[in-house]
Amino acid sequence: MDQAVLYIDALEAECKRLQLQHTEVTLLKPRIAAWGLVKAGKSSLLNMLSGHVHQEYFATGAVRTTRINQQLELEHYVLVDTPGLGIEQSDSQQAMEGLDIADIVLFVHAPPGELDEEQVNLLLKLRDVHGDALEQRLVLVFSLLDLDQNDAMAQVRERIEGQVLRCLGFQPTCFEVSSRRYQRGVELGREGMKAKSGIPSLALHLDQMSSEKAPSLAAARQQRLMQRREELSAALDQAIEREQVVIQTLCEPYTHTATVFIELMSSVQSSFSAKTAEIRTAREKLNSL
Ligand SMILES: Nc1nc2c(ncn2[C@@H]2O[C@H](COP(=O)(O)OP(=O)(O)OP(=O)(O)O)[C@@H](O)[C@H]2O)c(=O)[nH]1
Ligand SMILES: [Mg+2]
Repeated sequence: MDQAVLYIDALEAECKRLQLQHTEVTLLKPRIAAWGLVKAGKSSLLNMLSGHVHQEYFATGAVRTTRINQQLELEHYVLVDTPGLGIEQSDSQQAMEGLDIADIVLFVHAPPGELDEEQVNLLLKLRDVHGDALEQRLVLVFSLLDLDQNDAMAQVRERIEGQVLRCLGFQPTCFEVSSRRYQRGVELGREGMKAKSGIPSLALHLDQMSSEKAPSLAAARQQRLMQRREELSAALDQAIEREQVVIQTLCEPYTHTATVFIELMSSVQSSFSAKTAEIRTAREKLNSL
């Protein structure tokens, strides 16, 4: 399909989403979205944070699992699971919608690798959406801590913190977690193991962030919606302008042909009228004989 049409369709879908979200700004609990590349351990993490240790609420799996955004309301906040980014356009679109409604973003990264170009671009996108407020809304989570060997996680973390600082200009709060270790800790009743999973500290931090954000939540959402509305209006104006240029370019060759045709037709018509007049005169002469 024509790229321009697809783009306009996407803008139209964004308009509808914006209208829908406009009606939701009054929800009083902050929404915390897990966001990141596919298989980063997002759904597993949300299961641990919501106490679904034995029976998962958010589906997890060794192959790409989450395909649509899923929410779960807890006492202090609402968790939002999003599909892993970077594989399919429709998944990424869903994840972007999850991001649109998020008040706090858990950017989940699975070491050993550093952030790749795609993740850096995602962070930049986050900054576009949240602006300066991102510093208070972003939490960087390093997952799969139980797989860490020879303290590689610490080195990766140091390098990634540097990457994030360079691309966002600030240092977000970071947590190293292991959903698997937490699960084992619960199963075995070992408090030390649970604490070493990093999950309890992250949960505490999210509780604190949520209670800090609660009073200004509606205003912050309203402001974000306004900003998106302005950006969307500008994008729509640009799309309309581009369409007009395309239409003009497409019509250009036919405009000349049409002008030539109209001129030809009017000259045919006037010579035809002249001939008709001559015939009529001849006929009148004939009548008067
Ligand atoms: N060793 C280990 N494996 C984990 C941990 N957390 C998740 N996994 C495994 O990693 C795989 C992916 O986990 P998910 O939670 O489904 O990851 P996701 O980011 O939600 O994946 P998508 O929804 O497909 O993007 C699953 O096989 C999990 O069992 C962890 O802390 N340690
Ligand atoms: Mg998932």
